[in-house]
Amino acid sequence: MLVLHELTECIGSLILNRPEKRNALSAALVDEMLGALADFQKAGARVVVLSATLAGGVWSAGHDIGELPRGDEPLAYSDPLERLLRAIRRFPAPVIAMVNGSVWGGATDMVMNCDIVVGDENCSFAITPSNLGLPYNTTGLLQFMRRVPLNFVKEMFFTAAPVSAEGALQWCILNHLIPAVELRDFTYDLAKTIAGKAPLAVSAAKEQLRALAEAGPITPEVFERIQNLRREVYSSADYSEGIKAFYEKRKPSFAGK
Ligand code: LCV
Repeated sequence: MLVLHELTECIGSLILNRPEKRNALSAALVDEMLGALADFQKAGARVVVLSATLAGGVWSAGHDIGELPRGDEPLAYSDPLERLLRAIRRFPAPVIAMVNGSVWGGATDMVMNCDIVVGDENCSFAITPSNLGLPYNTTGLLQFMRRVPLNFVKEMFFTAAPVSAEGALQWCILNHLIPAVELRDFTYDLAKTIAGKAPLAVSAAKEQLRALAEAGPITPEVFERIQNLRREVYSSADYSEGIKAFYEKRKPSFAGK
């Protein structure tokens, strides 16, 4: 079981449970999350709380690096992680991320796709394509730009450095920063409040806000240019070096080509 899930009083609890691999988001784990969300939807869950079984203080190490595409588009529309992010955005009830550890790469994107984020003093958030020599995808960049002021988005992508709990509150990644001992009670009290509201009104508000937030058009020329930039980075030797360095547990040495 890469994911644990249960429904109590209309509140769904979804727990990442692959600690031996730092809850890296493999296709198999994502499939179990999608199955759990489908179960919750069928059972009429009115709110979902997403949390993780920690190992080494890690909430999730992001996309499973062993499954990153090598001959195809990185983070393509059909990539398991992208399917999961869409499922969270479109889930017909609020999803609250309860974060008490370090979050890396695509898992930070996943948290940013949740509707509300509650963290404790142990949480941190890093977006790491520049560690691996990878280009990020347009949907993901837009999601970050919708949640965090642009200068902070740039600092996150240029440095790949973890943003601390205090920084995450200041940069609006977190809705609330709560002491670790109170995190669970606070989060589930918030979930109970939402579960007690008119579910159709809450669900409609979530979908209206999603549709409006994602409504920004880009011209075909901009789209083509972005795709070309991504292809150039993706086909670079630096991308292979980034992945190789991770598995050899050493610092990558990027040649810029
Ligand atoms: C597969 C893993 C992973 C992992 N995949 O424990 O954002 S983007 O664009 O970059 C996007 C494409 C993305 O999400 O890429 C992945 C971004 N994630 C990262 O760069 C984080 C990579 N992981 C780490 O830096 C470390 O594992 C952290 C700091 C998270 C935890 O370090 P710690 O010393 O506690 P280990 O590194 O020893 O990892 C424990 C086991 O989990 C595997 C890792 O290979 C190791 O497996 P073995 O025990 O079999 O050696 N693991 C960790 N992260 N993302 N596998």
